[in-house]
Amino acid sequence: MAKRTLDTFFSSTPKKPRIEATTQPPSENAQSSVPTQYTTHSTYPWPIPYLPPHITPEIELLVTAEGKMIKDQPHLDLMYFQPFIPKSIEKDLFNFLRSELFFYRVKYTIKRFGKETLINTPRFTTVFGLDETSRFVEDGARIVDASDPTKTVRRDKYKCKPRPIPECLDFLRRVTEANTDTRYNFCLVNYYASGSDSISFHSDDERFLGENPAIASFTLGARRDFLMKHKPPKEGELKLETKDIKLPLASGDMVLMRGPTQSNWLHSIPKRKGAEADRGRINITFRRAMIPAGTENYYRYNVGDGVPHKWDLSKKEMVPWSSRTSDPR
Ligand SMILES: O=C(O)CCC(=O)C(=O)O
Repeated sequence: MAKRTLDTFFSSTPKKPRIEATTQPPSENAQSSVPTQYTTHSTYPWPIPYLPPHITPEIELLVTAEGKMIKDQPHLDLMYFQPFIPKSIEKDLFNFLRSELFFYRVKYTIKRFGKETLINTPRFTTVFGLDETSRFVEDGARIVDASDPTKTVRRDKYKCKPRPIPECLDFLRRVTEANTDTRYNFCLVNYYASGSDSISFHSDDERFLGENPAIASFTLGARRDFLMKHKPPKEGELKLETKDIKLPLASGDMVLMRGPTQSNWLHSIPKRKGAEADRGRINITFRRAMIPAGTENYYRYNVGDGVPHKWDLSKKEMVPWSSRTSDPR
């Protein structure tokens, strides 16, 4: 297929207004001759720069990336892009996102066997987006009703404080939409600081995602195994003959899970020792939440009520950040 640019796909879509950063110092990722532009929002602890100019055109070309279809087992429908983000920019994109995004180490309690149990999420997380019933307008200053954009939503519609997807991730979202023929309104980002960070077996099959949700999941940084296994049969159902799956996801790879996959298969990133265990890994997922319950859920479990963490270049780790005691740059 001939290479097409994003404009071919979005010629009728108004471009997001760009925010000139007249008062922001240049980011460490910026090229000196180009003024850095930022996405700002009242819910962000600090402004987030646009992608560095050498990365944007490379991502724009990805509209035509080719994926391998994996549908050889019951209820399985995957597209595996190896890679989606080319080798020429995956390292720079990883370093850029790790140093510019803010992350949280979320704690929450659940009732387990009738007892309140504290869960420490074993990875850093962050999230941006808003479900289908609402939309941001005026650079995120207002949230309006999606079916009547003249109506500002009631103050109590959301308990959480939704955050617009910053341009650096929204650009990747638009390219992913064009490539996968699916719409996404949420961007979740995980940062696995080392092989001790993980996500246990689960499926993204919440009702707020609707039926047969498509989820595009990117890897940047360390290679980690992505494990999948079929859910056990429900009472009265026959056990199907299926094989567990292991995809050794490398930097730049993307897995699109779609169709009946989420309702029938579980996936995980287990802890890992050895080769790349001390390197960080970023995972970005794009998904589409249909109702406010999705928005509440994602902010509760990916932002929570703790402090933001920022990548510290000299310490080479995420450190808690406080606006009163430190400058993020
Ligand atoms: O890190 C990954 O590749 C998987 C992330 C994931 O399963 C999730 O965020 O639901």
